[in-house]
Amino acid sequence: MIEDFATRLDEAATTRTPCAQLSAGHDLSLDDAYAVQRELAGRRLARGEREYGVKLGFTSKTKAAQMGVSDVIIGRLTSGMVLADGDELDLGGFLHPRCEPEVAFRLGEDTGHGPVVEAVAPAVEVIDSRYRDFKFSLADVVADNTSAAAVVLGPWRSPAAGLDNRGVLLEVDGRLACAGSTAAILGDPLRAIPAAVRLARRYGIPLPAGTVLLAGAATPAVALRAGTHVSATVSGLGRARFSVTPGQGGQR
Ligand code: 0L1
Ligand code: MG
Repeated sequence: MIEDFATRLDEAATTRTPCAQLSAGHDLSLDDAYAVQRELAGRRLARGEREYGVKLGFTSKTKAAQMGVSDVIIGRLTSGMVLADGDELDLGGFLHPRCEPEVAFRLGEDTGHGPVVEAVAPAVEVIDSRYRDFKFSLADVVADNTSAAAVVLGPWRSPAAGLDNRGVLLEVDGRLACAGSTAAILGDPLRAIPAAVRLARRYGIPLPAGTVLLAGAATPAVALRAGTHVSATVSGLGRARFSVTPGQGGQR
């Protein structure tokens, strides 16, 4: 069952054809869903990608309430999802992508009290559900690697104090699309670190030094359109940018 579900999601992503929810007609436990996620990540690694990091989802009260969940979820980031700051994102590689401004941490060694934070950066996450109409259950979205699709990071800086209430702007073509605060990320993005450690331990996800952690979204996600320029600014941290092109696309 796990391999079959992973194949459905993998084919949906690679052929850009949305699929039906796995939970429709099947009992899919959260443990099963994380097993599907692990299998999907394994297929990306087998195609030559490298492990890059992890991301948290449902870190805002609004999204968690919409899904009726009380805990965050974790997904895996691989090298094929990573764009350089200012790069072009080929819309042809996605189904119905949306973007959301985030904060990223680069994790160092775990000294026994959890990993140290080596650096922090502004980031944009591109999420893209492999399910029809972007609709899913909690187990569905975990199996679908928490909708992870692409990530753009701005410049890394030394870890800063007072990350708990920084203004965040998401702009499209220089116009404000969404404004928010880092407080929307678990009340303080730094809380993403113990949460990621807890979930990574539970589901056997390695967090070696150098792991990039996407802490969560500071505003609602915005649908991407070809020909636009997207910029996410986190006050005091700088910005991350990319342009959207209507290309043919390979998988992200
Ligand atoms: O990064 C996120 O918060 C997304 C989690 C999955 C739910 C979604 O696709 O909106
Ligand atoms: Mg996100």
